[in-house]
Amino acid sequence: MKLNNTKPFYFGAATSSFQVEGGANLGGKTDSIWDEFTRRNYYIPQEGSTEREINYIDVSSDFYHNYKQDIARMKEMGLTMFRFSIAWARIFPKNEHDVNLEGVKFYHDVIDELIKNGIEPLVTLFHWDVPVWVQCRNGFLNRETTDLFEKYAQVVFREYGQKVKYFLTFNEMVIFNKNQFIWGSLTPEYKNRSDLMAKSMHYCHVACAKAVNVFKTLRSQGIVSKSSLIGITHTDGPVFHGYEGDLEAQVHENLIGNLAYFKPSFDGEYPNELFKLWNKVGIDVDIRDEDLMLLKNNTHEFIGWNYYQPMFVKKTNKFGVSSDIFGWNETKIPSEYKTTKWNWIISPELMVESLRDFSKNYPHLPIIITENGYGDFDDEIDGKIYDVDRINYIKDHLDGCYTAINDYDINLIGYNYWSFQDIFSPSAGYRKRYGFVKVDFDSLVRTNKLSYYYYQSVINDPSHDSDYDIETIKKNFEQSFKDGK
Ligand code: BGP
Repeated sequence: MKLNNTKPFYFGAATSSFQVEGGANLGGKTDSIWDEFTRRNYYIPQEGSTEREINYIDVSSDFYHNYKQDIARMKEMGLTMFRFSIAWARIFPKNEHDVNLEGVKFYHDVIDELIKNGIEPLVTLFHWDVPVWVQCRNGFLNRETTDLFEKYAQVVFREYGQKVKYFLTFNEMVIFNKNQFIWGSLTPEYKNRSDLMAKSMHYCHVACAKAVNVFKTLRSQGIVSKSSLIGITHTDGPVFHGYEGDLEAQVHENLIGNLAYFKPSFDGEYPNELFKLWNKVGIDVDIRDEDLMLLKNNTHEFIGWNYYQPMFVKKTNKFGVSSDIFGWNETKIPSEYKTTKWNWIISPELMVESLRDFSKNYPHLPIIITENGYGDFDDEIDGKIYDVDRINYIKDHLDGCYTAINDYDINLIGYNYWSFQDIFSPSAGYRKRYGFVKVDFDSLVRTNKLSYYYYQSVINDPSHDSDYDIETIKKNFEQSFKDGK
């Protein structure tokens, strides 16, 4: 399919700091909760297993030392956008007073290098990596953290606000909080604590609103560029029931997983239904009038959306009876859907449905797909990765984007594949590979996969035709392999 679009469309790729850069002590960075958690829970399952693997992230893909060669590879591929996050613990390693100039310089260097190579930086302020010193003060369960985050946001916007056009406050607030308070899979490792989840979510929203306020103030003063925008990345939807009698489950999941996030960020208010639900189950959140005012006056300006899979839900026997509102539903995989090896449902069609919903609810806001990707074991043949499944996944999702733009006139302005190169995966460590570029985690040598040449061909074709001729792509791939790329 071709992209019939006269407006610019960014073809990007994404990463996050804790997953790609290498851990503590680089550029004065101290530990984040991910450094701390992965060291304490180190676990490698049997080869080929899809169990959660947890490894050290001290080196990961070492983007910190390799960003120049990585960006050169992005340019050669033709990327026009690169999404990455800034590590809060690198900017403020010890406390809220001392800014680490070495860390500040690192991100200036990365941003300058991207711009020099014609790649638009898309900068996330927070991708789950709370500095340990902040967590020691109870992280996002402490109202004070909203002020610490505001201070951090001040520095980021003042430093990079003239160079960066698109900022995101948070990545996937819902998954960050589920990891910490529902699944117990990240520090402080609480399980099934919907009450703490609600409290933390509220402070996260307040922190974002404070950051948006700083951003807009600095922009009005000309410190941040007049053309820069502030968005936020959410995920979790779209939710479906697909089962007789489970409409209630769908409505519930949509409320606690989507509306509780989208509405405060883009409408500046919580859905009333959420207050009713909290009331009913006795969840008491410290929401003050001044918080509500802050949310109302500081909404985000574009929608960042991470889409991997839709969610199909069914009630459990706990539905409606416990305060653990995240335990009311279970997820299901309807048999008609294909999945990845980690059982993530593949459905570009339902991605389009959601884009239509966003655009109906927020016609005035541009949308950027900030993540979409295919995790695989990436078996090799003679040292080469022929990742045709990944290519087909991308093709189908790009076609979904084109349908959204061509047929429904949706204001979708970019697609960022997750991830540019192989990096640490929170749910499956280093064995779940996403990249266009293989990283050998021992030698750190980078090698392009077949999908690299697919995406390159789409970007460089003036009509961005997503169809491909496998033989031509293979020829380019094999030639480049001979050339040592
Ligand atoms: C998103 C996160 C990313 C990324 C991706 C894939 O939720 O924003 O950080 O990792 O999911 O998930 P995983 O690596 O666990 O497969």
